[in-house]
Amino acid sequence: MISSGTNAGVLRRFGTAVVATAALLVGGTALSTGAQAETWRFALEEIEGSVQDMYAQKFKELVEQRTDGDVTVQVYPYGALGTSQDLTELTANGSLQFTFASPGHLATMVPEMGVFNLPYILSQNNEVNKQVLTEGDVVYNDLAPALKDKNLKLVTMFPEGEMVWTANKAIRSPEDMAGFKMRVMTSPILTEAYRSMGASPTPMPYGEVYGGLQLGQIDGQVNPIFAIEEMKFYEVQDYMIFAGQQQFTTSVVANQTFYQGLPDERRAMLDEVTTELVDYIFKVQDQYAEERLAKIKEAKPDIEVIELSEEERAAFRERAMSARDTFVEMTGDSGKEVLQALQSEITETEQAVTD
Ligand code: 6CS
Repeated sequence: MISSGTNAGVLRRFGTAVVATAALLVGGTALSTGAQAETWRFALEEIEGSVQDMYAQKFKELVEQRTDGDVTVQVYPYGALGTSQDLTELTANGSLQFTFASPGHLATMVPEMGVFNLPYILSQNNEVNKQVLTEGDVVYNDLAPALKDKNLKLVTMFPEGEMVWTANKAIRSPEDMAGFKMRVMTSPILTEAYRSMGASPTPMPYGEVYGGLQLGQIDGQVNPIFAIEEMKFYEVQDYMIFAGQQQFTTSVVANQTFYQGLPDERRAMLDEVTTELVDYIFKVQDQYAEERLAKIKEAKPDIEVIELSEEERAAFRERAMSARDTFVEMTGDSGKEVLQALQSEITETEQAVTD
């Protein structure tokens, strides 16, 4: 046995269902990607009860209400169809209408999205991040076309909470990271980012993290608090370290051909629902961060929570700056422009929010 609790169920489902269900979806041309589709298939990179699930369930409720039941939204939690990368591919090829596609994995296909994987790039004020992600020019004017090239419509983005390191030892400095196998999502820029901060990064799909920690293939991982709780990572880790380096960001993408083919009225309904969900999901992720930390402490009272000081954070921030150069090398002029535009937009939004 390599796992326990809820996670065991996730992994078991993950192993067996992927191939069969994916084959069914790809083969099933009965799946319409056109305007008349009655079932919209929406896949999650997270399990039931997660932030993404809360989003998709509310989306389902609103879409079904507003189409008087003409459209049924079918939600597939993580484990039902495949890894994050599989879900993006299934959406690009029209087998799914919608999926969550977090930059931590999506940047493998759309490298410019890796800008959100750079440590200390987003604001410490999450209201600012909310605005930049849900309505900013960089996301919807500069980045959306790169997704469109892959037949993906960027529907929305939002933050899911501060990413926290979990570890089998205390980490307070880049020196403490030496030889430390930190699991990262699969985007290549994340590997570079953690290497720059001193770690030995190990990319791995989400479903393999619990087992990897338990078996000692990895020494730690990084995720928002709600995920650390629901995936039970805390069971096999002794430390939670707040380094303030990254906000977990996610995007919802749709099949571009499907989106384009929707009747105007239905597309307008979809845009309306997406806008309405902005405040809803922002509150959910905020509340989850607080509640799930309490749950972790209750389930494992001896877990050590370390909040890095400003000085300690500065050492990581300084080391992480070289990842920005690597990002520009990897993405060329388009990535450079996105990085500069994002930095300016964050600064302007910070000023506007505090004025
Ligand atoms: O670490 C990961 O791979 C995943 N973490 C979260 C919180 N959501 C989806 C993503 O795939």
